[in-house]
Amino acid sequence: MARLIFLGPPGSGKGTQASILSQAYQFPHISTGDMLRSAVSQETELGKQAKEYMERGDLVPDELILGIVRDRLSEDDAQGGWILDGFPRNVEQAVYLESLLEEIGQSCDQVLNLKVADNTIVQRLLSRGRQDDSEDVIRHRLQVYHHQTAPLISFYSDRQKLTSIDGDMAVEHVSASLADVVHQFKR
Ligand code: B4P
Repeated sequence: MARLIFLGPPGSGKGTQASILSQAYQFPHISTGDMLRSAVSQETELGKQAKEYMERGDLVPDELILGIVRDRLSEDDAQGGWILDGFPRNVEQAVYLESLLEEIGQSCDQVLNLKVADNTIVQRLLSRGRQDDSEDVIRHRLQVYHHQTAPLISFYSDRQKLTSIDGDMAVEHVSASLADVVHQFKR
C-alpha cells in the first residue's frame, strides 16, 4: 500500500499519471477536479456553487472541498492506500489534511511534485480544450497556482515528504520516473 499526493501546476499531468499509477497498483485515484466536474454536470448543490469558480479558473472555496475529501477518504476502498490528485491546493487544505490524517490514524508517504514550465502548460491545455482551457483562464489558473499552490512545495519539503519529477517528458517517461519513486514507498 502507499498513500501519495500529486502536486503540480494545472496541466502538469497529475490526472494522467495518477490514473496510470492507480491502475498499476490498484489504489483509488481521488481527483477533486473530477469530483467537482461530476458535481457540475449532475447539477448537484455542490456543482452549482463550484461552477462559477471553476469557469474563472479560481479555486473553489475550501468549505466546499474539505467535506468531500473527508468523506471520500473514509470509504472502504481508501483504507488500503490512495492517490490524491489536485488536493491539497493551498496551505489551509494541507493543514486540514494533516490533521484529518492524524485523526484517522493515517499519514501520507510521499508528495510527487510534477515540474512543467508555464509555456508548455499553456500549449498542452489549449490542445486539450476542456471548458476551462481557454488561454485567459489557463493563465489565471497558473497565477492561482503560483500564489496559492506552489507554497506547498516548501511545506512538504520541510516535512521531508517531497520528490520532484520532470513532467516535461513523454507520458511513459514520466510514468517510469514515478514508478521508481513509488517503488520505494510501496508496502
Ligand atoms: P484539476 O482537475 O485538478 O485540473 P488540472 O490541474 O487542469 O489537470 P492535471 O494537472 O490533472 O492535468 P492532466 O493530467 O489532465 O482542476 C480543475 C479545477 O477544479 C481547478 O482549476 C479548480 O477550480 C478546481 N479544483 C480542483 N481541486 C481543487 C481543490 N482542491 N481546491 C479548490 N479547487 C479545486 O493533463 C493535462 C493535459 O496534458 C492532458 O490533455 C494530457 O493528455 C496532457 N499531458 C499529460 N501529461 C503529458 C505529457 N507528459 N506530455 C504531453 N502532454 C501531456
